[in-house]
Amino acid sequence: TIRRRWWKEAVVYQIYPRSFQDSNGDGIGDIPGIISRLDYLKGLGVDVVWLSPHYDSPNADNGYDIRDYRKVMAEFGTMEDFDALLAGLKARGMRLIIDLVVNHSSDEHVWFVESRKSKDNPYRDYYIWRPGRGDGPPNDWRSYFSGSAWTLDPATGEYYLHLFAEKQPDLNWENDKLRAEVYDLMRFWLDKGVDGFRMDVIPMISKEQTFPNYPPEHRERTEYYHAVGPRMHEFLQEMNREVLSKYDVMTVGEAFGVTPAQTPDLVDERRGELNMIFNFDAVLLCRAGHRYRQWALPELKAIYRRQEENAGPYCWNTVFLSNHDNARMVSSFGDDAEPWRVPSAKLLATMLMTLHGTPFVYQGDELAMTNYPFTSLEQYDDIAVRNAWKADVVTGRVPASEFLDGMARTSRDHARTPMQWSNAPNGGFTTADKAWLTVNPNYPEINAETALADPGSVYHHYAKLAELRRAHPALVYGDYVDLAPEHLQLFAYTRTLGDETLLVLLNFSRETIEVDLPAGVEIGDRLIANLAAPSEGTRLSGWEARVHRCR
Ligand code: TEU
Ligand code: CA
Repeated sequence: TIRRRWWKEAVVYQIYPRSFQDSNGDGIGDIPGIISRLDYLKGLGVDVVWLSPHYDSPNADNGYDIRDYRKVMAEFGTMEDFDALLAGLKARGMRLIIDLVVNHSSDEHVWFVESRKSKDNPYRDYYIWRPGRGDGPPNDWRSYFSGSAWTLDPATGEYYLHLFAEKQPDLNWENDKLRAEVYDLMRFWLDKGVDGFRMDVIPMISKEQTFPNYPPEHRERTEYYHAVGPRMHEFLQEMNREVLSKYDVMTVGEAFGVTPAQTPDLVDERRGELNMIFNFDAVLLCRAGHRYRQWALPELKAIYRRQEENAGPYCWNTVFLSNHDNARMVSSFGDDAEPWRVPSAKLLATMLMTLHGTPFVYQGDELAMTNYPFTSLEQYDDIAVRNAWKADVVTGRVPASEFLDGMARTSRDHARTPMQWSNAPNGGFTTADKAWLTVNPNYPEINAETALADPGSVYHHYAKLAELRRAHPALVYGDYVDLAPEHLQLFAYTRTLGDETLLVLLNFSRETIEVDLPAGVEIGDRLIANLAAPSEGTRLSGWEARVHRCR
């Protein structure tokens, strides 16, 4: 049987601080802004907040480029503000996990400032330096933000590795001193009382030390090459032994490039590495490169069946369909056209909160916030978009219209537009004339004030689902059975623990459907529904979602 753990039972809510709530009118979200919304989070049923990077950073990649791991970003506030946030969460019975970004730092981190000075600088080996090959870089590795993953540094004539932006040099985990520094900064935050970490691209920390060109089978999807390098498990086990095992914390690795087959080795509790990972197969269903991809429901169900097979008694999963790197959940996986937006967002909420794993809710999804109507390059902030434009459009490889059409469905900036709190100017996010990234023009209709006042809102549906999870351990620990793997519209499954079986019925379409349940599965009392007038029995209206007891 599965061991009970607080982080298995928790509902996690991700905050992207830059876009959550501005408190001082500079157009940028900040920690005092978050503190002013803690009751909103409590009311939603949140147990754990995951805070995207709050550290000192020059913001080449919105804080995922850290200049000082022990300092709070000045735009977000002070260390006193951070301590007050932690205390405010604890006072309400909530916990806090923070982002640990240690595959790379900022090039403005003092380690890198030193490292690039000379080949014999004591910090040289904190990063990955190699001489070029001929006139070019050491190998053909590519950055996820376009171009080569190597940049030539004139000071020493060598190249440094950056799997992300030029301003995000990769740290050298082969160096014992660097690893000790990382463990130390982790202790710094844990000793303050944070409850764990979301670990940014953590499977990429170990690099093949011969630095070969990509093997042919990995040239397209290079994340499957860079993830799970030769010493990754060794490093994670060391980190666990040295740091994590000494605290009661939760850890979740961002496992971009980790296959389902590789997953148990990262999360099996007997191995002492991580508690959980984010597997990207589900969110990637609706993307092909920069373009939107029409996905089919059986594909999504296959991913969750695979997760279940992997789980077993010692492994635990996450469930999520969005974060700050993906377009809006309701626009990609639901139906953001009225009148389907709210019911489909409530259906997705029902799914996230009843599948087998810890659910992660991204800010704004509880309001069914939608994609932004981007039409031109200038409207985007994201370095991924701007670099890709230079690499693909300016070079003539991709027509501008095709690029912009793709980004209008897939860009990371859809998730980064500010929270819509009310129908005040800029959605109540800021009192400045302009927010750092434009607020979605639909804020007069879609905002938290309206949602809080409407008992049928997506927000209140999440709150009820969180209650339901608390009342029914089967929704957390129960076995999962997919009742209709091949159905194109219906997602139906049971969750069973002991003598309780719950039945979840989700209609992923606008059409009314009639459900065919396998023998032995009988619909009992209804526990929750997403429509004001739920259908009866085996009928499901468009985008209807219901959870029942099984008789
Ligand atoms: O993301 C890693 C990552 O690989 C994604 O950015 C991925 O490339 C993207 O989803 C594809 O569209 C993490 C952070 O979540 C992201 O915000 C950072 O930009 C990145 O690492 C570098 O730190
Ligand atoms: Ca501010």
